[in-house]
Amino acid sequence: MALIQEISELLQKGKAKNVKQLVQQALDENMDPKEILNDGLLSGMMTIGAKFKNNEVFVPEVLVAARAMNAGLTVLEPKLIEIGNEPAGKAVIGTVQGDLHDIGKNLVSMMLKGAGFEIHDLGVDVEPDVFIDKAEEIGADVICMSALLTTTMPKMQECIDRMKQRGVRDKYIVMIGGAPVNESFAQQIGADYYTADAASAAEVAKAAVQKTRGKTL
Ligand code: B1M
Repeated sequence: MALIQEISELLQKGKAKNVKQLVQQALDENMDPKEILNDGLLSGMMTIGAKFKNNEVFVPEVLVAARAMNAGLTVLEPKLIEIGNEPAGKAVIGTVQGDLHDIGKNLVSMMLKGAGFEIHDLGVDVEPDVFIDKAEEIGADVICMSALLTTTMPKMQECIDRMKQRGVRDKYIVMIGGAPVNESFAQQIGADYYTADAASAAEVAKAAVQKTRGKTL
């Protein structure tokens, strides 16, 4: 248990090399890969997410913590695949068409990964139908759209309209965010959730997927 705790703490400090070594050590000591994932890596990332939300840490700390998590995951992932570990959900994420801002979107992506999601990051300048095509292809639970420009916000509406036209609106949880976006815009365009920051996006996505799968929160 001390080793798992150490993994979580080193991850929060962004010590990628040490996290990788300790994850390997934990596996060598026959610890349960799911325990290493949930109580070590993901717990560390969720703690960083909560601190980020409370302005106790900032973007650089989140980025190094995410790098440490990815380092640990490179060692752990083959074992998780071997034992058939189920992700918390599958999410497609991207910055909408015409918009090249990706720093916030990348943070959301990292937090979702930190919450146990399988992430399909489409990058920036993503056309509405590309979000839907990818969601259909991988059987996503959530479609996440980010916009930083007032001029590109309407692309979120366009994506939801296309989902309706294609008869797939109810298949997905639609989450939106980005500096110019707010709750009333989300309601206006028929998105399921607006969240103001990356940590909340991960919390809300996890709860929403559990809700649609009929589990208790
Ligand atoms: Co741009 N830019 N920019 N820019 N840029 C803004 C957004 C702007 C507000 C600056 C300003 O004028 N004060 C302004 C938009 C004005 C408006 O529309 N109202 C602006 C403009 C005008 C432009 C250009 C048009 C400038 C020009 O060329 N004339 C141009 C557009 C290019 C394009 O996209 N087509 C442009 C270009 C750029 C750069 C390329 C130089 C660079 C982007 C680099 C990159 O992303 N790789 C850039 C930057 C860096 C900014 C500012 C300074 C910072 C944005 C940022 O990364 N913030 C920005 C001013 C500002 O916001 N202060 C600005 C940090 C990031 C962590 O925050 O992305 O808000 P943010 O993400 C937050 C939340 O919003 C939330 O979580 C994150 C925090 O936890 N969140 C989500 C984000 N997505 C979410 C999704 C969710 C949930 C939460 O669910 C799915």
